[in-house]
Amino acid sequence: MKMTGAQIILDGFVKEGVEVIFGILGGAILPLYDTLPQYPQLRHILVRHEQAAAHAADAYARVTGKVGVCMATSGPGATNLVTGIANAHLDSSPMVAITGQVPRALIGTDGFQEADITGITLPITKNNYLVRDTASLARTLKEAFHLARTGRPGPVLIDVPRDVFTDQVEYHYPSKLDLPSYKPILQGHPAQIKKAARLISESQQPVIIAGHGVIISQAYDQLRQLAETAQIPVVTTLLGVSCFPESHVLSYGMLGMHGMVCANMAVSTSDLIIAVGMRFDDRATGTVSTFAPHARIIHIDIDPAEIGKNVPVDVPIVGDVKTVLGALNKQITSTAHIDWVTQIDEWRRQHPSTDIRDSESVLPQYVVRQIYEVTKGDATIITGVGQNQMWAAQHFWYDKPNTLISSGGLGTMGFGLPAAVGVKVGRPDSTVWLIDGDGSFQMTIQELATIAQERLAIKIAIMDNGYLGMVRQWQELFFGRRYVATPLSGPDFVKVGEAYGIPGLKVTRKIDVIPAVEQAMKEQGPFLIDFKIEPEENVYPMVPSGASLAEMLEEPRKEEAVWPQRSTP
Ligand SMILES: Cc1ncc(C[n+]2csc(CCOP(=O)(O)OP(=O)(O)O)c2C)c(N)n1
Ligand SMILES: [Mg+2]
Repeated sequence: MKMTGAQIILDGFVKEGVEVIFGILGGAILPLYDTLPQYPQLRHILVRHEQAAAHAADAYARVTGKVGVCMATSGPGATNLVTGIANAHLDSSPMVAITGQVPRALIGTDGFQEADITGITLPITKNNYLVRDTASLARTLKEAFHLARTGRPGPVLIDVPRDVFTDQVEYHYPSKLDLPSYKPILQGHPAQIKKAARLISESQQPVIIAGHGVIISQAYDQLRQLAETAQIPVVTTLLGVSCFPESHVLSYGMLGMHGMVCANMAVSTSDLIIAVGMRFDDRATGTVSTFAPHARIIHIDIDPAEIGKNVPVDVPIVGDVKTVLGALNKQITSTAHIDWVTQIDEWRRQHPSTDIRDSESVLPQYVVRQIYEVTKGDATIITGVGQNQMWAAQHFWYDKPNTLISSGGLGTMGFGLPAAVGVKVGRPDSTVWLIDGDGSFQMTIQELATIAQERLAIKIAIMDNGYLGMVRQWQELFFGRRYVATPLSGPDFVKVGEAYGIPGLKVTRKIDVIPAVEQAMKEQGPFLIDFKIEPEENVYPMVPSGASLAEMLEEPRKEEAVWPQRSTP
């Protein structure tokens, strides 16, 4: 059967299970959009900036486990996707991006709206393609979806010249692929798994560090079984938050730069780290040379390139987290580490990192906690980047799997609002709260229009401190309080919301926090709350950059606050 390039792409989408596409059109991709009505099963969401299309597709993928799809036209449309693609790349999110390109005859001539997007995105995609031969389109599409969703997931870009969309060729969608050089290893090596089991049985002070890989491979039950059988305390990375119920007795919260004191002390004291689907990012490890100085390390990860990249490991196990943990659990015998767990509980008691002090003003930690209380924890939280992100990670308790969606590796301000769009589209029945910063929010504020047009019931809490707060915190602590370029003005966010048809409230007093959150929950549609928070509130605990995890800066108002504090318990 003959089909146009545009039909081949859209038919391929349907065959790959795509239901939603985020994008904006333009001249080069117009023939593809013109063909969209022939495929009514594909829902297109028109965003207001291509960066938002990529973030929405990324977040949609994170909550659905499906491949997120975004589309943009050539030149500026394609380059606007770049930040979103890099974000998906660093956070291992499965995505396929389709970009229009100038017609084949114009490639390399600096034609109108020509940008070498495959060149530009080469280092931030798992793979990318410029389709020169329409006959290869179907196979390329099949390959792109396969690469995006298998192994360590990631973004794949397909750049399609305008005349390829309209070209007609014989079409059949390939049923299988032959990629001899791409064979992700799923089963862990049995000898390594055995070694790991032995180390676990010998350890007196084991700690599991669980990362995003647990969520990606949906290994929640396997992780829990390992922790419970061998009584191993669990800490998580930022992107690992919500891979293990935070109310569980063995949960000690997030580790790292803004992690819990007890979590960082546990890692710094441990004799065995079991790192599961995490990649030893510097925000999680602190200075690597002093990371977990007494511990042997077992590292389970699907990507062999991560093994030994940042931290030398004793037992590497390459494989899918769920599969490897499943095999490992068969060799784990029931153990208890009563002294060890008691010790970490004691650290937690001495350093209650999530206590919120009494204050008359609107404290951001209090706001996050009230969102937790009012929703009873039954919500998906999306964050901006900065202090708001850390407060959201610290002060909401994530008991349900995969309920914190945040930009980890790239730390992309502006991720929040478009990511909330992707989450709400992917989880229409879930309560969706965006906890954002006033700076981050202003980076993609235009997506309020997308929310309004699509009638997405997203609840927005802006932690409005009038600062690029996280940077101001660094200036306060490490740059002699010189607040260069961090004071930030903004519009009246409630009025902006109203201009888009989104109701909202401004909250300046503590007593108005709960009623505002309750009203947001009562509203059928989207709702925006501008929380005027304590402007110079800091995020604690904090491991200053360049310090080890054992050197935590705690909230100065607390008696035991000392820094630098070398804890060698
Ligand atoms: C796109 C981008 N530009 C700059 C930064 C550097 N940066 C990190 S946090 C931050 C401040 C964020 O301000 P805001 O969104 O108001 O959050 P707050 O820390 O005040 O909660 C900045 C500028 C970044 N992460 N991303
Ligand atoms: Mg701010």
